[in-house]
Amino acid sequence: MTCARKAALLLSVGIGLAAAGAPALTNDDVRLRRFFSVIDLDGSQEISRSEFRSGKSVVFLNLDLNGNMTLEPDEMRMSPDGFKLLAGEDGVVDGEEFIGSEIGSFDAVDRNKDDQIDYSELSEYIAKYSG
Ligand SMILES: [Ca+2]
Ligand SMILES: [Ca+2]
Ligand SMILES: [Ca+2]
Repeated sequence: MTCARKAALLLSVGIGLAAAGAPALTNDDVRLRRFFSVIDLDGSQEISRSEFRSGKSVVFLNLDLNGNMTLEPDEMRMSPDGFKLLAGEDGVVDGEEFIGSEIGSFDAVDRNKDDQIDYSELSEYIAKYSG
Protein backbone atom coordinates (compact mmCIF):
# COMPACT_ATOMS: atom_id res chain seq x y z
CA MET A 1 0.00 0.00 0.00
CA THR A 2 1.44 3.36 -1.01
CA CYS A 3 1.68 6.21 1.43
CA ALA A 4 -0.90 8.32 -0.41
CA ARG A 5 -3.36 5.45 -0.50
CA LYS A 6 -2.92 4.81 3.17
CA ALA A 7 -3.53 8.48 3.91
CA ALA A 8 -6.66 8.47 1.78
CA LEU A 9 -7.95 5.40 3.55
CA LEU A 10 -7.31 6.91 6.96
CA LEU A 11 -9.04 10.07 5.86
CA SER A 12 -12.17 8.27 4.79
CA VAL A 13 -12.23 6.38 8.06
CA GLY A 14 -11.91 9.69 9.86
CA ILE A 15 -14.81 11.20 7.94
CA GLY A 16 -16.90 8.10 8.48
CA LEU A 17 -16.40 8.27 12.21
CA ALA A 18 -17.16 11.97 12.38
CA ALA A 19 -20.30 11.55 10.28
CA ALA A 20 -21.54 8.64 12.38
CA GLY A 21 -21.81 10.95 15.36
CA ALA A 22 -23.87 13.53 13.49
CA PRO A 23 -27.68 13.41 13.54
CA ALA A 24 -29.36 12.28 10.32
CA LEU A 25 -31.00 15.13 8.46
CA THR A 26 -34.26 14.41 6.71
CA ASN A 27 -33.89 17.29 4.27
CA ASP A 28 -30.49 16.09 3.09
CA ASP A 29 -31.84 15.34 -0.36
CA VAL A 30 -33.18 18.85 -0.82
CA ARG A 31 -29.93 20.35 0.35
CA LEU A 32 -27.90 18.07 -1.84
CA ARG A 33 -29.98 18.94 -4.89
CA ARG A 34 -29.43 22.63 -4.23
CA PHE A 35 -25.72 21.99 -3.76
CA PHE A 36 -25.63 20.02 -7.01
CA SER A 37 -27.26 22.82 -9.00
CA VAL A 38 -24.84 25.37 -7.51
CA ILE A 39 -21.86 23.35 -8.75
CA ASP A 40 -23.46 22.54 -12.12
CA LEU A 41 -22.67 25.97 -13.53
CA ASP A 42 -24.03 25.38 -17.05
CA GLY A 43 -27.13 23.54 -15.84
CA SER A 44 -26.34 20.41 -17.86
CA GLN A 45 -27.41 18.20 -14.90
CA GLU A 46 -23.90 16.82 -14.88
CA ILE A 47 -20.81 18.12 -13.15
CA SER A 48 -17.70 18.29 -15.31
CA ARG A 49 -14.15 18.15 -14.02
CA SER A 50 -13.73 21.92 -14.11
CA GLU A 51 -17.11 22.50 -12.47
CA PHE A 52 -16.11 20.05 -9.76
CA ARG A 53 -12.84 21.88 -9.18
CA SER A 54 -14.56 25.23 -8.72
CA GLY A 55 -17.19 23.48 -6.62
CA LYS A 56 -14.52 22.39 -4.21
CA SER A 57 -13.40 25.99 -3.79
CA VAL A 58 -16.99 26.89 -2.92
CA VAL A 59 -17.05 24.11 -0.33
CA PHE A 60 -13.77 25.38 1.07
CA LEU A 61 -15.10 28.92 1.43
CA ASN A 62 -18.27 27.61 3.05
CA LEU A 63 -16.34 25.57 5.58
CA ASP A 64 -14.08 28.50 6.45
CA LEU A 65 -16.45 30.01 8.98
CA ASN A 66 -14.10 32.67 10.32
CA GLY A 67 -12.92 33.63 6.83
CA ASN A 68 -9.17 33.34 7.43
CA MET A 69 -8.71 31.20 4.27
CA THR A 70 -7.57 28.19 6.26
CA LEU A 71 -9.61 25.43 7.86
CA GLU A 72 -9.10 24.73 11.54
CA PRO A 73 -10.16 21.48 13.27
CA ASP A 74 -13.44 22.98 14.53
CA GLU A 75 -14.42 23.98 11.00
CA MET A 76 -14.12 20.44 9.67
CA ARG A 77 -15.98 17.56 11.22
CA MET A 78 -13.11 15.12 11.03
CA SER A 79 -11.31 12.88 13.46
CA PRO A 80 -8.16 14.50 14.90
CA ASP A 81 -5.96 11.97 13.11
CA GLY A 82 -7.67 12.47 9.77
CA PHE A 83 -7.43 16.21 10.16
CA LYS A 84 -3.74 16.04 10.99
CA LEU A 85 -3.06 14.04 7.81
CA LEU A 86 -4.86 16.60 5.69
CA ALA A 87 -3.45 19.67 7.44
CA GLY A 88 0.20 18.60 7.46
CA GLU A 89 2.94 20.26 9.44
CA ASP A 90 1.28 23.64 10.02
CA GLY A 91 -1.84 22.12 11.60
CA VAL A 92 -4.33 24.01 9.41
CA VAL A 93 -5.76 23.16 5.99
CA ASP A 94 -5.18 25.75 3.28
CA GLY A 95 -7.01 25.91 -0.04
CA GLU A 96 -4.36 24.03 -1.94
CA GLU A 97 -4.32 21.16 0.55
CA PHE A 98 -8.10 20.97 0.48
CA ILE A 99 -8.53 21.02 -3.29
CA GLY A 100 -5.62 18.64 -3.85
CA SER A 101 -6.88 16.19 -1.24
CA GLU A 102 -8.42 12.81 -1.86
CA ILE A 103 -11.58 13.92 -0.09
CA GLY A 104 -14.24 14.07 -2.73
CA SER A 105 -11.77 13.50 -5.56
CA PHE A 106 -13.51 13.61 -8.94
CA ASP A 107 -12.56 10.05 -9.84
CA ALA A 108 -13.85 8.68 -6.57
CA VAL A 109 -17.29 10.20 -7.21
CA ASP A 110 -17.50 9.45 -10.96
CA ARG A 111 -18.46 5.79 -10.58
CA ASN A 112 -19.16 4.99 -14.24
CA LYS A 113 -16.03 6.88 -15.43
CA ASP A 114 -17.79 8.92 -18.11
CA ASP A 115 -15.94 12.04 -16.91
CA GLN A 116 -19.19 13.59 -15.64
CA ILE A 117 -20.75 13.42 -12.20
CA ASP A 118 -24.51 13.06 -12.23
CA TYR A 119 -26.79 13.55 -9.27
CA SER A 120 -27.08 9.88 -8.38
CA GLU A 121 -23.31 9.47 -8.32
CA LEU A 122 -22.98 12.43 -5.99
CA SER A 123 -25.75 11.32 -3.65
CA GLU A 124 -24.36 7.77 -3.52
CA TYR A 125 -20.97 9.15 -2.65
CA ILE A 126 -22.32 11.39 0.10
CA ALA A 127 -24.43 8.56 1.49
CA LYS A 128 -21.30 6.49 1.91
CA TYR A 129 -19.93 9.09 4.30
CA SER A 130 -23.09 10.05 6.12
CA GLY A 131 -23.98 6.44 6.94
CA1 LIG B 1 -22.44 20.93 -16.03
CA1 LIG C 1 -10.84 29.30 9.22
CA1 LIG D 1 -20.37 9.62 -14.22
